Order: sequence, then C-alpha cells, then structure tokens
Amino acid sequence: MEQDFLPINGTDYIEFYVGNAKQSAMYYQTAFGFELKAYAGPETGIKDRASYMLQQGKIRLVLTSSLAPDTEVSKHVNLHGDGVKVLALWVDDAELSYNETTKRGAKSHTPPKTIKDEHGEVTVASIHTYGDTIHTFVNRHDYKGVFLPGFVEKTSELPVKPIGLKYVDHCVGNVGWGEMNTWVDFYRDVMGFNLLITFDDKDIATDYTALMSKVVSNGNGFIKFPINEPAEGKKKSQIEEYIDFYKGAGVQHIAIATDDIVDTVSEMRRRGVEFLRVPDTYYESLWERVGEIEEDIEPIRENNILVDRDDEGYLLQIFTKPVQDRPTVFYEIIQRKGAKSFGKGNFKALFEAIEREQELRGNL
Ligand code: TYF
Ligand code: FE
Repeated sequence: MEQDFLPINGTDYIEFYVGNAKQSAMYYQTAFGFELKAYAGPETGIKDRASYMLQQGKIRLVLTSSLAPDTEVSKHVNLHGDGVKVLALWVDDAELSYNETTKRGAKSHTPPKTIKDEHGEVTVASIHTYGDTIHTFVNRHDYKGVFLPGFVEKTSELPVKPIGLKYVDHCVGNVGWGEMNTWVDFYRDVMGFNLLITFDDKDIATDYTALMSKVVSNGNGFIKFPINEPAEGKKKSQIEEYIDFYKGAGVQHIAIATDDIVDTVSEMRRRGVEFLRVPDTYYESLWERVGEIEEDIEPIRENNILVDRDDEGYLLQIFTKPVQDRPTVFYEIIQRKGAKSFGKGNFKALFEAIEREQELRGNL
C-alpha cells in the first residue's frame, strides 16, 4: 500500500462558535460532565473573543463566542447559529500536513504558524472543508501547557462529575444536494482517506427521510467522517431541514464513545439532556434481530438505547435531540462491542423518530 501522506494521531479538539460561550460551557460541564481546563479572552490579551476549553477522557471541546459585532465569530453565529467551526486533527507535522493537502487541492485557511509560550510551542495550520468548517492540523509535540499558547489554566467553579465519555468515535457532515461525492473525493484525494461504507437511499427506507451517506476514514481508522446528502423522498429530508437551518453544509452529529452506555445515558437524562425516542415496539423484535448481548436488557429498554449487530460484534447507540434551538447539531452516544459499523439496522426506527420531531417543528 502507498505510504500514508497524512498520518493522523486522532481528533485534537472540536471548536464550536456559539452565541454565549460562558453559558454553553456551563451546559457541557453540568449536563455532559466535561471539566473546564483552559480559557482565553480579554484577561489573557485576546480582545475580541472568549474561548473555553473543556475536557473529558480524550475529548477536548472548545467553545468560542464573539465580544463584538462583525467579527469572524459573530458572523458565523449569525448565519449558522451555534455550530462546529473546527475539526482539529492531531498530527506530528502540521506544516507537512498542510503542504501535502494544499498540494493536492485543499483550500488554505491559515498557513502554518508556530505559537509559543513559557510551556513550549505548538504548530497549527488550517484548510477548508465542507461549508464554513475547517480542519486545523495541530502538532503539540513540544508543548507541556494545558491546551494551546494563549490559553491559561482555568478549572471548573462547580463540582463536575464526568459521565464516562471517552473519545470521539466519528463526526458526521451534512452537505447539499449532489455534493456528497465531491466531499468523499476530497477526503480521498486531498486527505488520503479511504471509503469505508456506502448507504444509499434504499438502505434508508422510511416513508419520508431520504438521504445517502458515505463513510470515509483515515489510514489508521482513528478518524471517521460520514458524509450525508439529502435525497428525494415523499417529504422534506432531515438533511435538507439541517441545511435550511444551518444555511449550508456543516457538522450534523458528533458520536462519542463510552464503555457503559446505560450509566452514561441515565446520568445525562438525570441532568436534563433530551434523547430521541423509538416506540416500545422497537424492543419487541430487537432480541430476535441482534441475539444475545452481555448487558441487562431492561435498562437498555428503559433508556431507549438502540442495539445493532454486524459480522464483528454489536453496538449500542442513542441520539440526543438537537442541542440548540435550530434543528442542527446533535450528539450520538455509542458503545462498541466489536462492531465497527454505524447501526444500519436502526436507521428505520431512528429516522422515523427524527421525522416525528421534524413534524412537530413543522418542517416535514
Ligand atoms: O453516523 C451514522 O451514520 C449513524 C446513523 O442523520 C445516522 O449514526 C445517519 C444519519 C443521520 C443520523 C444518524
Ligand atoms: Fe453516527
């Protein structure tokens, strides 16, 4: 096999541009159990924005809001609402990553720069992907500080109890009509990713939701990016609803892995996080479809967790409702028991649950 020209160690961080980072940071601490670790803003010499970095397991979330109108951040929030701006990738050589990808056609966002403080140095460089989303390559090999130069250590004021969120399993992008293959080609040709799975509109058979999806992943498989596009159906595709409200392509969902989904989800429920519900009839045929699993089935049913099986094992998954007022970004919580797939056996029940929400919003 050809040498991987873009070795990636994992997800470095995910940055949201939001209307009120201070309050979003509280939500992710109280409801999702992330711990506040670092801060950048006026007190640290950054005048036009405030950023909070929160962490749980290997996951770093950055929440940024603008302190002025007409900034890059406020324009992004005005257009898209709260949403993901940066999917940052942890690499050993950010400059090489930038050079190799721009050479293959990536559009530059920010050329490589090395930033320093008393804890060492970090090199970052960014390229554009779908919509207004960017990938930032981060080399933090020579850095001992809490996050990035410019950030100071800041800890949670409130007692935070983590809920077992471990790492980012995959991040899904929604793109416009007919654009899926363009972005799959981008990840293959420009980023050196491989096509892992294809779902066509026949795999995704509800009365209404029509979408197509292809999953690309990097050489070591640590990064998985499914790309969805709307397809023609009886009524408005859930992907089209997203695009209408996000005003373009963007990150649809972030799937986070846990080792104990019942514990993680019941804790999130206690803290007020809302999940999509499948009807109780889902569980009537479930055990026949997936066979024996190690977990007690009663708490799975009580928490409305979905189960699917493939050749290699099974997986447990559940989806939150959108986490902002626009029907855009949501989360998936996933526990893998050998399965490397994406829960195709759940698509029908899941998409019907999404359609019920779409209908309540008047967008079906
Ligand atoms: O990431 C996936 O492919 C699964 C299934 O709108 C999925 O989580 C696909 C599309 C969608 C919601 C979930
Ligand atoms: Fe997913």
